[in-house]
Amino acid sequence: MTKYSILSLARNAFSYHENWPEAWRSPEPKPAYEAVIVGGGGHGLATAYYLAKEHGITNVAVLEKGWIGGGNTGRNTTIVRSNYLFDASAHLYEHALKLWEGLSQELNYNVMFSQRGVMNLAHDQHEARELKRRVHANRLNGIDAEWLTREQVLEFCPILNGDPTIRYPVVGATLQRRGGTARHDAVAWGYARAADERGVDIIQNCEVTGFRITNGAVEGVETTRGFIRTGKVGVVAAGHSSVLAAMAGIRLPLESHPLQALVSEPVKPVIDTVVMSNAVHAYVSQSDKGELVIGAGIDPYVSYTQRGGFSVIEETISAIVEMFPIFSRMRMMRQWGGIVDTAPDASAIISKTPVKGLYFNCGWGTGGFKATPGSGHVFAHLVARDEPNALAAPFSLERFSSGALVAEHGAAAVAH
Ligand code: FAD
Ligand code: PYC
Repeated sequence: MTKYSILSLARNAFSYHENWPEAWRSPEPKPAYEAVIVGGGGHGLATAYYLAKEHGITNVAVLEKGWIGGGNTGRNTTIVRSNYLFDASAHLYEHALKLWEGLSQELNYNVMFSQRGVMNLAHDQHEARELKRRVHANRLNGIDAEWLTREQVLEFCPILNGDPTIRYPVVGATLQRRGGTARHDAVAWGYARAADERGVDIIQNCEVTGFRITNGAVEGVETTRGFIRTGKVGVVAAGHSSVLAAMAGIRLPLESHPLQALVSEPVKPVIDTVVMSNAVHAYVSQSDKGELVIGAGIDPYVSYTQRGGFSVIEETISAIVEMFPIFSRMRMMRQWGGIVDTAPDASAIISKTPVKGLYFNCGWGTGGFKATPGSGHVFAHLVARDEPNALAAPFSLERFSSGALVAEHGAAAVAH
C-alpha cells in the first residue's frame, strides 16, 4: 500500500462517509418506462445493465421492494462454477463463468472473483461413477474439469479427513479449478452503479403489487408508489416468483423453500478452496475475512421465512466436523436463510409467458448466484427482442409440457 492510499484510507475512515458521492441515484419513479425489471437482486440489476449496454434500452426502472441485494444475492455462499451435466446448462453456466472472468473490469468494480477451485467429493463408488461421467461431459463441452483420486484430494486439501473407516469416506472428487467464489454484495453494487451510469433508475422500497393487463398484453405495474406504465416487464424475484406470477393469473411449476447458511468466527487462512459434498449436504469455504462459510441442503418444507430450522444446522455441522475434524472446536457466529425457488428439474426458467410483454427469470433454486452475469445477459436479450437467444431457449416454460426437461439435480450440488 502506498503512502497516498494509506492517507486516503485514514481520511475516509474518519470522515464517517460524509460527502461521499452516491454510487447510484435514488430517483422518484417516472410515470412510464420502456421496460421495468421487478427485483433488485444480482439477476435483475444485471438484466437492466445489459438492456442498456447491449440493446440500447436505457429508459428502464428496477423496482425493488426492499434494498438491492437484500434477497438471495446478499444471502448466498458465493460459489461460482460451471460444471453442470447437460449441454444446455453447461453452456449457460459456462457463458456466465466467462463473464465472471472479466466482470471487475467490465463494471470497473472489484467483485473479488477468486478462482480458488471447487471440489465435489465422492464418498462411494456409485457417486464416483456419476461424478466421473460429469467430468467427461464437461470436457466434451470445453469446460475445465478434473477427476482427483483420494490421494490427490488429500494433497489438494490436506485438512480433509482421510480416514477410510468414517461414515462418509472420501474416495475421490471432481475439481473445477476455474471455479471459486465472489463477493456477493459487490456484484449487486457493481451492476447497480454501472446500470445507473447508463441511465437506469434503481428504485428501492417499491413493491410491485399487481400487473395491469389489457387484451392479453401487459400495460404496466401497480406498486406501493403508484402505477407505472410499460409494455415490457421482466420479473426476477427468486423465492417470490410464484407470488408475482399469481398476480398475472399464471401458475409457475415452482416450490419456495428456505435454504440456510452459517459462518464461524474468523480464523487465519486454513482452507484455500471450496469443498462440497452432495451426499452429506454440506459445503465449506473461507471468506476473505477469515470466517468459514458453511451451507446445507434446503429445508424440506415450503415456506417464505428467511430463517430455516435447527435440525438442518445440526446435521450439516455434524457432517462438516466428520469431514474436517480440525473444525470441531470452532464457534459459529451467525446463521441466516433465503427463499429459493426450485423447479421440478432443478433448472432455471427464462421465459415468455402467456401475457405479451411479461417475462419471467426464476427457478435458479440453490444455484443462481454463479449464473448472475449470464442470466442477466440472456434475459436482457429476451426482454429486448421478445425472443430467447440460443442459450436461453431450452429454459422456457414450454419444457414442462413438451417434456424436454433439463434434469440437473446432481449438478445442483445442494439437495433440492
Ligand atoms: P434475489 O437476490 O433474491 O433478488 C430478488 C429480489 O426481488 C429480492 O431483492 C426481493 O426483495 C425482490 N422482490 C420480491 N418480490 C418483489 C416485489 N413484489 N416487488 C419488488 N421486488 C420484489 N447460488 C450459487 O450459485 N452459489 C452459492 O454458493 C449459493 N449459495 C446459496 C446459499 C443460500 C443460503 C441461499 C439462500 C442461496 C444460495 N444460492 C447460491 C442461490 C442464489 O443466491 C440465488 O439463486 C440468486 O442469488 C438469485 O438471485 P436473484 O437476483 O434472482 O434473486
Ligand atoms: O450451486 O454451487 C452451488 C451452490 C453451493 C452452495 C449453494 N449452491
